[in-house]
Amino acid sequence: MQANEVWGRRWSENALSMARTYMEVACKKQSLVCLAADRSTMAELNQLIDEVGPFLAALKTHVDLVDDWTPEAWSTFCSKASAADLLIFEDRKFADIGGISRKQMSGVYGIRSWADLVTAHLISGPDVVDGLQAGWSDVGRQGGVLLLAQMSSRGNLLDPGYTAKVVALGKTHSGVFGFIGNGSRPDELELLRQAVGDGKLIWTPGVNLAVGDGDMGQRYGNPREAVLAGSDCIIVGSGIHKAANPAQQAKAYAEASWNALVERNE
Ligand code: 5BU
Repeated sequence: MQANEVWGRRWSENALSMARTYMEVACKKQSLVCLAADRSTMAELNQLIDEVGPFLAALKTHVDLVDDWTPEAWSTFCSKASAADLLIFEDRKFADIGGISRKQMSGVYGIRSWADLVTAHLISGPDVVDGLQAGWSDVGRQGGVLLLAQMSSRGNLLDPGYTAKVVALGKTHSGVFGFIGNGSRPDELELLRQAVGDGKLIWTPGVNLAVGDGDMGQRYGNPREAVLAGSDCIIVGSGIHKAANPAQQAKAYAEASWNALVERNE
Protein backbone atom coordinates (compact mmCIF):
# COMPACT_ATOMS: atom_id res chain seq x y z
CA MET A 1 0.00 0.00 0.00
CA GLN A 2 1.23 3.53 -0.81
CA ALA A 3 1.96 5.89 2.07
CA ASN A 4 -0.57 8.48 0.87
CA GLU A 5 -3.36 5.89 0.97
CA VAL A 6 -2.41 4.57 4.40
CA TRP A 7 -1.92 7.95 6.02
CA GLY A 8 -4.66 9.90 4.22
CA ARG A 9 -4.96 13.49 5.40
CA ARG A 10 -2.00 13.05 7.73
CA TRP A 11 0.03 12.70 4.53
CA SER A 12 -1.67 15.27 2.30
CA GLU A 13 -1.79 18.01 4.95
CA ASN A 14 1.78 17.61 6.21
CA ALA A 15 4.31 19.75 4.39
CA LEU A 16 7.43 18.50 6.21
CA SER A 17 9.62 16.11 4.24
CA MET A 18 10.91 14.48 7.43
CA ALA A 19 7.35 13.65 8.48
CA ARG A 20 6.79 12.02 5.13
CA THR A 21 10.05 10.11 5.49
CA TYR A 22 8.73 8.70 8.76
CA MET A 23 5.35 7.84 7.23
CA GLU A 24 7.04 6.04 4.33
CA VAL A 25 9.31 4.02 6.61
CA ALA A 26 6.31 3.08 8.77
CA CYS A 27 4.55 1.78 5.64
CA LYS A 28 7.58 -0.09 4.43
CA LYS A 29 8.08 -1.81 7.77
CA GLN A 30 4.36 -2.01 8.64
CA SER A 31 5.20 -0.63 12.06
CA LEU A 32 4.45 2.56 14.01
CA VAL A 33 6.95 1.65 16.72
CA CYS A 34 9.62 4.00 17.99
CA LEU A 35 11.92 2.07 20.30
CA ALA A 36 12.94 3.91 23.48
CA ALA A 37 16.44 2.40 23.62
CA ASP A 38 16.99 2.97 27.33
CA ARG A 39 19.91 0.63 27.93
CA SER A 40 23.06 1.75 29.72
CA THR A 41 25.96 0.33 27.72
CA MET A 42 26.94 0.54 24.08
CA ALA A 43 27.11 -3.26 23.81
CA GLU A 44 23.54 -3.62 25.06
CA LEU A 45 22.35 -0.88 22.71
CA ASN A 46 24.03 -2.45 19.70
CA GLN A 47 22.63 -5.85 20.54
CA LEU A 48 19.14 -4.38 20.91
CA ILE A 49 19.13 -2.63 17.56
CA ASP A 50 20.50 -5.71 15.83
CA GLU A 51 17.65 -7.75 17.29
CA VAL A 52 14.70 -5.43 16.78
CA GLY A 53 15.71 -2.98 14.00
CA PRO A 54 13.52 -4.62 11.33
CA PHE A 55 10.37 -4.08 13.42
CA LEU A 56 10.93 -0.38 14.13
CA ALA A 57 9.93 2.83 12.38
CA ALA A 58 12.13 5.14 14.52
CA LEU A 59 14.68 5.08 17.31
CA LYS A 60 14.58 7.17 20.48
CA THR A 61 17.68 7.74 22.58
CA HIS A 62 18.76 9.25 25.90
CA VAL A 63 22.39 9.84 25.04
CA ASP A 64 23.26 10.97 28.58
CA LEU A 65 22.34 7.69 30.27
CA VAL A 66 24.96 5.57 28.53
CA ASP A 67 27.77 4.64 30.95
CA ASP A 68 30.51 3.91 28.40
CA TRP A 69 29.60 6.51 25.76
CA THR A 70 32.29 7.54 23.28
CA PRO A 71 31.82 9.52 20.05
CA GLU A 72 33.15 6.61 18.00
CA ALA A 73 30.88 3.99 19.57
CA TRP A 74 27.89 6.31 19.23
CA SER A 75 28.66 6.95 15.60
CA THR A 76 28.67 3.19 14.93
CA PHE A 77 25.35 2.85 16.72
CA CYS A 78 23.83 5.71 14.69
CA SER A 79 25.07 4.06 11.48
CA LYS A 80 23.19 0.92 12.44
CA ALA A 81 20.05 3.00 12.92
CA SER A 82 20.47 4.66 9.53
CA ALA A 83 21.07 1.30 7.88
CA ALA A 84 17.76 0.18 9.38
CA ASP A 85 16.05 3.31 7.87
CA LEU A 86 15.33 4.84 11.27
CA LEU A 87 15.06 8.50 12.14
CA ILE A 88 17.07 9.12 15.31
CA PHE A 89 15.21 10.96 18.00
CA GLU A 90 17.07 12.28 21.05
CA ASP A 91 14.57 12.75 23.85
CA ARG A 92 16.58 15.56 25.43
CA LYS A 93 13.59 17.65 26.55
CA PHE A 94 15.32 20.97 25.91
CA ALA A 95 13.74 23.84 27.83
CA ASP A 96 16.21 26.72 28.04
CA ILE A 97 16.32 30.08 26.28
CA GLY A 98 16.93 29.93 22.53
CA GLY A 99 20.63 30.80 22.52
CA ILE A 100 21.53 28.20 25.13
CA SER A 101 19.43 25.51 23.47
CA ARG A 102 21.40 26.18 20.31
CA LYS A 103 24.67 25.64 22.20
CA GLN A 104 23.31 22.54 23.92
CA MET A 105 22.82 20.98 20.48
CA SER A 106 26.62 20.99 20.33
CA GLY A 107 28.77 20.21 23.40
CA VAL A 108 30.15 16.79 24.31
CA TYR A 109 27.35 14.80 22.72
CA GLY A 110 27.07 16.84 19.50
CA ILE A 111 23.35 16.13 19.24
CA ARG A 112 22.95 18.40 16.20
CA SER A 113 25.24 16.11 14.18
CA TRP A 114 23.29 12.86 14.58
CA ALA A 115 19.76 13.52 15.84
CA ASP A 116 16.97 14.02 13.31
CA LEU A 117 14.43 14.85 15.99
CA VAL A 118 14.59 16.21 19.52
CA THR A 119 12.00 16.90 22.21
CA ALA A 120 11.48 20.29 23.82
CA HIS A 121 9.28 21.83 26.48
CA LEU A 122 7.82 25.17 25.46
CA ILE A 123 7.90 26.52 29.02
CA SER A 124 10.59 29.09 28.16
CA GLY A 125 8.70 30.40 25.11
CA PRO A 126 8.89 29.88 21.33
CA ASP A 127 12.57 30.77 20.90
CA VAL A 128 13.61 27.34 22.10
CA VAL A 129 12.41 25.97 18.74
CA ASP A 130 14.37 28.57 16.78
CA GLY A 131 17.45 27.89 18.91
CA LEU A 132 17.29 24.17 18.18
CA GLN A 133 16.75 24.82 14.49
CA ALA A 134 19.77 27.14 14.49
CA GLY A 135 21.75 24.29 16.08
CA TRP A 136 21.04 22.04 13.11
CA SER A 137 21.70 24.88 10.64
CA ASP A 138 25.12 25.41 12.24
CA VAL A 139 26.21 22.02 10.88
CA GLY A 140 24.22 22.16 7.64
CA ARG A 141 21.64 19.62 8.76
CA GLN A 142 17.88 19.65 9.08
CA GLY A 143 15.83 18.37 11.97
CA GLY A 144 12.46 18.57 13.65
CA VAL A 145 11.25 19.40 17.14
CA LEU A 146 8.64 17.37 18.98
CA LEU A 147 6.97 19.65 21.52
CA LEU A 148 5.74 18.16 24.76
CA ALA A 149 2.02 18.94 24.69
CA GLN A 150 1.22 16.20 27.21
CA MET A 151 3.23 13.71 29.28
CA SER A 152 2.61 10.15 30.36
CA SER A 153 3.84 10.49 33.95
CA ARG A 154 1.31 10.84 36.74
CA GLY A 155 0.85 14.25 38.34
CA ASN A 156 2.59 16.14 35.54
CA LEU A 157 1.87 19.85 35.29
CA LEU A 158 1.01 20.00 31.58
CA ASP A 159 -2.66 20.83 32.10
CA PRO A 160 -5.20 21.35 29.27
CA GLY A 161 -4.65 25.12 29.20
CA TYR A 162 -0.90 24.66 28.76
CA THR A 163 -1.44 21.95 26.14
CA ALA A 164 -3.68 24.30 24.14
CA LYS A 165 -1.00 27.01 24.14
CA VAL A 166 1.69 24.56 23.01
CA VAL A 167 -0.52 23.34 20.17
CA ALA A 168 -1.47 26.85 19.07
CA LEU A 169 2.16 27.81 18.74
CA GLY A 170 3.51 24.56 17.35
CA LYS A 171 0.83 23.96 14.73
CA THR A 172 2.03 26.69 12.44
CA HIS A 173 5.79 26.53 13.08
CA SER A 174 7.73 24.83 10.29
CA GLY A 175 10.46 23.80 12.75
CA VAL A 176 7.97 21.74 14.72
CA PHE A 177 7.74 18.14 13.54
CA GLY A 178 4.87 17.30 15.88
CA PHE A 179 3.75 16.82 19.44
CA ILE A 180 4.24 14.37 22.25
CA GLY A 181 0.87 13.16 23.52
CA ASN A 182 -0.02 10.94 26.44
CA GLY A 183 -0.28 7.36 25.16
CA SER A 184 -1.72 6.17 28.45
CA ARG A 185 -4.95 8.16 28.22
CA PRO A 186 -6.86 7.77 24.91
CA ASP A 187 -9.45 10.36 25.92
CA GLU A 188 -6.76 13.02 26.45
CA LEU A 189 -5.16 11.98 23.20
CA GLU A 190 -8.39 12.39 21.25
CA LEU A 191 -8.71 15.95 22.52
CA LEU A 192 -5.10 16.64 21.54
CA ARG A 193 -5.71 15.27 18.05
CA GLN A 194 -8.78 17.48 17.62
CA ALA A 195 -6.73 20.54 18.56
CA VAL A 196 -3.75 19.60 16.37
CA GLY A 197 -5.68 18.66 13.20
CA ASP A 198 -3.90 16.62 10.53
CA GLY A 199 -0.98 18.92 9.77
CA LYS A 200 1.39 17.58 12.44
CA LEU A 201 2.19 14.15 13.83
CA ILE A 202 1.53 13.03 17.40
CA TRP A 203 3.95 10.55 18.98
CA THR A 204 3.05 8.84 22.24
CA PRO A 205 5.06 7.32 25.09
CA GLY A 206 3.31 5.52 27.95
CA VAL A 207 2.34 2.51 25.83
CA ASN A 208 2.57 -1.17 26.79
CA LEU A 209 0.82 -4.38 25.81
CA ALA A 210 0.83 -5.56 29.43
CA VAL A 211 -1.92 -4.43 31.75
CA GLY A 212 -0.89 -2.08 34.56
CA ASP A 213 1.39 0.90 35.04
CA GLY A 214 5.17 1.12 35.21
CA ASP A 215 7.77 2.19 37.76
CA MET A 216 7.93 5.55 39.49
CA GLY A 217 4.71 7.07 38.21
CA GLN A 218 4.85 5.94 34.60
CA ARG A 219 1.34 5.25 33.27
CA TYR A 220 0.60 2.86 30.40
CA GLY A 221 -2.12 2.49 27.82
CA ASN A 222 -2.75 -0.01 25.06
CA PRO A 223 -1.05 0.59 21.69
CA ARG A 224 -4.17 -0.04 19.62
CA GLU A 225 -6.22 2.41 21.64
CA ALA A 226 -3.48 5.05 21.37
CA VAL A 227 -3.39 4.77 17.57
CA LEU A 228 -7.18 4.77 17.27
CA ALA A 229 -7.26 7.90 19.44
CA GLY A 230 -4.91 9.69 17.04
CA SER A 231 -1.33 8.65 17.77
CA ASP A 232 0.93 8.29 14.72
CA CYS A 233 3.82 6.59 16.52
CA ILE A 234 3.92 4.53 19.69
CA ILE A 235 7.08 5.01 21.76
CA VAL A 236 7.86 1.74 23.54
CA GLY A 237 10.77 1.20 25.92
CA SER A 238 10.74 -1.50 28.58
CA GLY A 239 7.94 -3.38 26.80
CA ILE A 240 10.63 -4.28 24.27
CA HIS A 241 14.09 -3.81 25.81
CA LYS A 242 13.26 -5.60 29.05
CA ALA A 243 11.40 -8.47 27.38
CA ALA A 244 12.82 -11.99 27.50
CA ASN A 245 12.57 -12.00 23.71
CA PRO A 246 12.83 -8.40 22.47
CA ALA A 247 12.40 -9.30 18.78
CA GLN A 248 9.18 -11.20 19.44
CA GLN A 249 7.80 -8.30 21.48
CA ALA A 250 8.88 -5.69 18.93
CA LYS A 251 7.03 -7.68 16.29
CA ALA A 252 3.93 -7.79 18.50
CA TYR A 253 4.01 -3.99 18.97
CA ALA A 254 4.58 -3.49 15.26
CA GLU A 255 1.57 -5.63 14.39
CA ALA A 256 -0.68 -4.03 17.01
CA SER A 257 0.21 -0.51 15.84
CA TRP A 258 -0.02 -1.25 12.13
CA ASN A 259 -3.34 -3.09 12.45
CA ALA A 260 -4.71 -0.16 14.43
CA LEU A 261 -3.65 2.27 11.69
CA VAL A 262 -5.43 0.14 9.09
CA GLU A 263 -8.48 -0.02 11.38
CA ARG A 264 -8.39 3.77 11.84
CA ASN A 265 -8.84 4.16 8.10
CA GLU A 266 -11.86 1.87 7.83
P1 5BU B 1 8.95 2.87 28.94
O1 5BU B 1 9.96 1.91 29.39
O2 5BU B 1 8.11 2.36 27.74
O3 5BU B 1 8.07 3.38 30.05
O4 5BU B 1 9.82 4.11 28.40
C1 5BU B 1 9.22 5.31 27.99
C2 5BU B 1 10.22 6.22 27.33
O5 5BU B 1 9.53 7.37 26.87
C3 5BU B 1 11.34 6.73 28.23
O6 5BU B 1 12.51 6.84 27.44
C4 5BU B 1 10.88 8.12 28.66
O7 5BU B 1 11.95 9.05 28.82
C5 5BU B 1 10.03 8.55 27.50
N1 5BU B 1 8.90 9.44 27.85
C6 5BU B 1 7.88 9.04 28.68
O8 5BU B 1 7.86 7.92 29.18
N2 5BU B 1 6.85 9.91 28.94
C7 5BU B 1 6.81 11.15 28.44
O9 5BU B 1 5.86 11.89 28.68
C8 5BU B 1 7.88 11.55 27.58
C9 5BU B 1 8.90 10.67 27.32
BR1 5BU B 1 7.88 13.22 26.84
